[in-house]
Amino acid sequence: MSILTKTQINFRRLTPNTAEICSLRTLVNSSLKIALLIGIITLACSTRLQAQADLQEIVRFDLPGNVSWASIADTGGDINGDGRPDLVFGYWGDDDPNTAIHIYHSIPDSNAVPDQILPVPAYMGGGFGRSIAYAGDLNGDGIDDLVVGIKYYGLIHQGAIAIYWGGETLSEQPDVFIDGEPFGDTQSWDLYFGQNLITHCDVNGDGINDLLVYAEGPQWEQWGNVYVFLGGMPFSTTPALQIRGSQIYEHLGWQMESGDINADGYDDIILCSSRFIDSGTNQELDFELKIYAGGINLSNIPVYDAHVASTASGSGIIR
Ligand SMILES: [Ca+2]
Ligand SMILES: [Ca+2]
Ligand SMILES: [Ca+2]
Ligand SMILES: [Ca+2]
Repeated sequence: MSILTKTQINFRRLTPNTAEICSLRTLVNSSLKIALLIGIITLACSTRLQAQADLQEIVRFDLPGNVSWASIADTGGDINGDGRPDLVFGYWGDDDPNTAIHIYHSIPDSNAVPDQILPVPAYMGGGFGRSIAYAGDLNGDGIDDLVVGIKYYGLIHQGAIAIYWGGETLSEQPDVFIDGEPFGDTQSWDLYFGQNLITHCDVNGDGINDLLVYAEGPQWEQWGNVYVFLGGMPFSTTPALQIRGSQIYEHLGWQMESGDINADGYDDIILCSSRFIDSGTNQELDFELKIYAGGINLSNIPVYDAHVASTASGSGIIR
């Protein structure tokens, strides 16, 4: 599905009742024209989405009473196939980590009421909805699909993802469920498979969107892993490619994006790593940018690898 404009928004809590959208970026025409921080939007103490003076308020969303966190990502998807982009929020609260997914089939004029509330299946475990993606058609039926990450799924918190095929009403049970347990190489303790997701890409150029999944773990090592699942029907739950960080604490893929940056018809995979270096006398965060070329034959060897920045002495720990 051709994607012209996408916006990714992440929420970060500021006070017990206030959250801030801490990053908002726009990807235009699948290129790397990323505009950082278009504006600041607050999720105010009334737990309503409000815009500050530099942004025009379009609509307010009344969140459930126990909700203090919300996530929205990868916007621009049309998961009911009516030709209009939809809004999907993952909500959760401190007392109830498993809240629900709220789906709005259009941007309402006021007092938004969700068209569907997707409940959390009992077996899902914690973290359902903290990452979502819905701007890609993964089974090739012409309707965008919804992917939900479950970061803390499983007794060892290996994580998992749930995929719901798009349509007028989504099934309350996932159409595809992928447990992260097999993907941790030697072990999957605290792998956090599904911590971040992207579906607005077509890395093998077959016209069907593909799925990128980030996992931070395993365990304390935090190499960072990105798994590429190729779209199609039936949907294969075996990744076509795994990209793994080359050293501990690298967090390779903690920020990821995709777009056809060399204009060869295949979306490429852009990963940022964030590695904490402690020499004893100095501490700093080291950032690298790695690009993996899309194509029929995918490779976990980057075509571009560059050190981009360092922050010294703990001046800016981003995570
Ligand atoms: Ca729609
Ligand atoms: Ca679909
Ligand atoms: Ca594809
Ligand atoms: Ca390319």
